[in-house]
Amino acid sequence: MERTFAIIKPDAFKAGYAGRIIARIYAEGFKIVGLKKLYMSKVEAEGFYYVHKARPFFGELTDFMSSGPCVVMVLEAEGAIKKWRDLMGATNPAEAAEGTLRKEFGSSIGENATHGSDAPETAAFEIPYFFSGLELL
Ligand code: IDP
Repeated sequence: MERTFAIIKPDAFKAGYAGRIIARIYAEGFKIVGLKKLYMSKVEAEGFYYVHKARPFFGELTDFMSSGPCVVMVLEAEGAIKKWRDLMGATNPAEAAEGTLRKEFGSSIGENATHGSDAPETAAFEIPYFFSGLELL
């Protein structure tokens, strides 16, 4: 079993899509090991996306992620990291395949509804960034 870190981003939460996204997570066979709503500060968003700090959209991205509440989750499944990335679809909703979450719920390359770890090392940083061990029992 593998764990990955996922976010229902502020655009999707504000639009009321959290319930539908969570229903889809269960339908696809993930176990939700941790889940909470939080309202990230700008500094917390900058820390989370530290690897992107040199990218031109870093300011826009961290403003967006701290613009409203989101839902952070730890998902467990066999091959959870790839399985969740496949379910999310391409970064740009316009290029995401039919049936993916970003196609259905995303509105732009920045406001694309969901986040998912892209590798085991990333998940190993992202999960403890937001969850303590006790919250994942
Ligand atoms: P990913 O989320 O599919 O792994 P990354 O390239 O790692 O995509 O980018 C992280 C996040 O940064 C994206 O999910 C999106 O919210 C935002 N982002 C990516 N490219 C752009 C852009 O060109 N303009 C604005 N925001 C972007």
